[in-house]
Amino acid sequence: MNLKNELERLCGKQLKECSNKELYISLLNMVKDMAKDKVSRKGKKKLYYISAEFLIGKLLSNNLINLGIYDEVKQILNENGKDICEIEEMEAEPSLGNGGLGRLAACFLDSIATLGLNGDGIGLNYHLGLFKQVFESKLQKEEANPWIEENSWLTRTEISYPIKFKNFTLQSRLYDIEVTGFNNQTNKLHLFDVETVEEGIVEEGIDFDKEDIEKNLTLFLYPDDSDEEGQLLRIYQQYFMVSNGARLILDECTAKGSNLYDLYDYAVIQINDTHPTMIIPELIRLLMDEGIEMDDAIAIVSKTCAYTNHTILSEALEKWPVRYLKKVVPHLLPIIEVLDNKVRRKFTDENLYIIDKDERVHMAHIDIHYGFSVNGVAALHTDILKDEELNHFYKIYPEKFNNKTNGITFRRWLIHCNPSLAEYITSLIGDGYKKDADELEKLEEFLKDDDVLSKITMIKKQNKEQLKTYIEETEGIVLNSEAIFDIQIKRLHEYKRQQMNALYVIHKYLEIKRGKIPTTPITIIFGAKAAPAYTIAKDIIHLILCLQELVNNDVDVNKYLQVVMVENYNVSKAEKLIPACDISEQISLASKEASGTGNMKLMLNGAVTLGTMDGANVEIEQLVGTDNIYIFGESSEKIMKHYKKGDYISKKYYNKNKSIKEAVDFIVSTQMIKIGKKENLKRLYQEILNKDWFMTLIDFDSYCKKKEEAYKDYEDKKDWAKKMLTNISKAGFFSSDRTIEEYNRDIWKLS
Ligand code: Z15
Repeated sequence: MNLKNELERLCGKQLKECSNKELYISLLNMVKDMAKDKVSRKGKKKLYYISAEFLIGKLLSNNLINLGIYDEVKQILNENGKDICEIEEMEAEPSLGNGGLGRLAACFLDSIATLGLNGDGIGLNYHLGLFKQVFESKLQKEEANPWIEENSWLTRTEISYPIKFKNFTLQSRLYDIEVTGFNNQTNKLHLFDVETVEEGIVEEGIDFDKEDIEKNLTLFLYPDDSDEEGQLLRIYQQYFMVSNGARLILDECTAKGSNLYDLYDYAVIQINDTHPTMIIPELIRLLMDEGIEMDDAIAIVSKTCAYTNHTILSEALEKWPVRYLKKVVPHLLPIIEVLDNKVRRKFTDENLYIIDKDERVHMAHIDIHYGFSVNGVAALHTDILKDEELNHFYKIYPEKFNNKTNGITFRRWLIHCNPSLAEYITSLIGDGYKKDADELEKLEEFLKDDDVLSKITMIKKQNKEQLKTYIEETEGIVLNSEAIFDIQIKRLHEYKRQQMNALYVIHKYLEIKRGKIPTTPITIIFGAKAAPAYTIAKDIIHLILCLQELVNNDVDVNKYLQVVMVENYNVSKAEKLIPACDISEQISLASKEASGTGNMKLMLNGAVTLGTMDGANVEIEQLVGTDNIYIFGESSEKIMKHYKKGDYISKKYYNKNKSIKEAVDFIVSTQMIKIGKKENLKRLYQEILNKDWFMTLIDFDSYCKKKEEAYKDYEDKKDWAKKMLTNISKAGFFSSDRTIEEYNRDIWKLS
């Protein structure tokens, strides 16, 4: 196909005459047509990856790369005076996920298609993505984040089901997004929607009428779940997703010849966290409607469903009150009760029950009893599940437990976001690594090659310059590109300990004020959204924004230290920040971060990790060796012991260590109160001093020391470049292609 002619045909005029928006729309339509012409995988057995979130991010470049036409399109545009990067800016980001779990689902779809596996995604078509974050008076405000325009990646299908809730029935509509594999086939992301949703009901910020389910069901991704209405809406969403998904699966399987007794030969369902767990009772219900005996239905479904656990944080493990389920989906309760009774008849241990004594349904317990596989998302995480959190279950079902260490797609997180590094790697080792990520190890050959080392240092420098330009344009802050770029980007949560990094900023600020000048200037960059109802998380954002103002405006300090919190951190911002990072902050409290995936993206782009022995950091350390990573802090075993004994007292650390006390006290100093809001700063100060549930102070001292060590090592440019290159060369293990191959080998078993 002649791409230039095709584009001009779609535009209806010469490329030179088109606006960027017109070009974007024409490219979108061209890509959709090309994707439709690609083969979709046929085959008896199909994987259904069901997830409440698919954080796909912008799709134009991703699709152009996967279709193998990115370079050609870029050149054609160039010849006509157009810049592909400016055209990319025309696309609204579909932020259909919160963070790691949603982005993982998107990376998995890319790898499933690339590996030629027969597998689709099933989820919801939220009209508004995760809220847009704006800073006002150094506080986070949330705004609606629409992404669907007249021309979008969605294709309306003829598929529609009546979904029954207690008091009404909603007719669904399926929309599909083509998932292009890299130079390969396409699969589908199926997103269910309701046609009666009204975007007009959104009021101030992101408030809306939570009662009117017909108008709000797919309006938002995860509504605020801190109040009763919010929780109920989430159950509505979940049931809507799984009921549609279950029907689609049964329809596709029967069309291929299944008699439903052999469902598991036609379908395998991967349940992404407990959000889609109701698909188990729903499938049982639908099979019974087809005349299958209950015990048979339960056995069939149990051989079809597999569950992935993404967290051990108890507050994130879903437990729905029976009375909520009764309000929304009363027809599922008799089934859930039977499932619980079977457990009770077999086991005496109350920890294994599905419905607890407080009449709450433990969703994960349904998955574990009535699924055939349970996996964690990093080696340490799976070990903790087996030995601690789910030990009761591991004892009775050892054969169900397995680990699948997370991964990331290199097409987006290297080839797309860091083209200069990708090109350089290709010039050194060829482009086999794009499909076989282990080939990156060939880079080790160049560890002693001074030209290569200085070239990757140069590429990093150019990426930092680009980020500098971008931050100046978007945030109005002029970064010092000679500085170390020390970056922490992830959702805001106390267990991730952005507050520890902020305390370090205070510590450094005070040191510089006293005349202790760092040899290399330091730029500390944050990006994070806080859940709208998570007060302390929002206070931490406030603290960081106050520090940003204090530090950047202090002429004694700002030559040596800068602080930036980028607004509205999302996938598109991640793509700009990651290639420019020198030090990757992965400082969660050991045992709390199931895996992390940002750690992998940053490593792949030549950042060196400063982190705790948590999640996949443990595996990074094993791969790169202790010389190429900065590890600090208490071990997960020690931390878990503290929790068991309840013997962590933050004040002890505060009283024992002068620089801890000084940094914590500074939060409520007169200087800070002048810049910020007393109420918020006070509350955060009290929290750290009296609760500190995620033990910031236990690791603060060792964190500071390690960070200084890393900063010191950075001064030796050549040695640092070796660390960068080692990290890149060992990142192959974290390709989501490897993860998906393991899922398929051990769980899905597709041909
Ligand atoms: C989420 O993003 C994660 C876990 C959850 O339970 C929920 Cl509700 C959302 C994250 C983990 O925190 C992170 O460590 C992991 O890398 C990611 O899922 C993907 O497995």
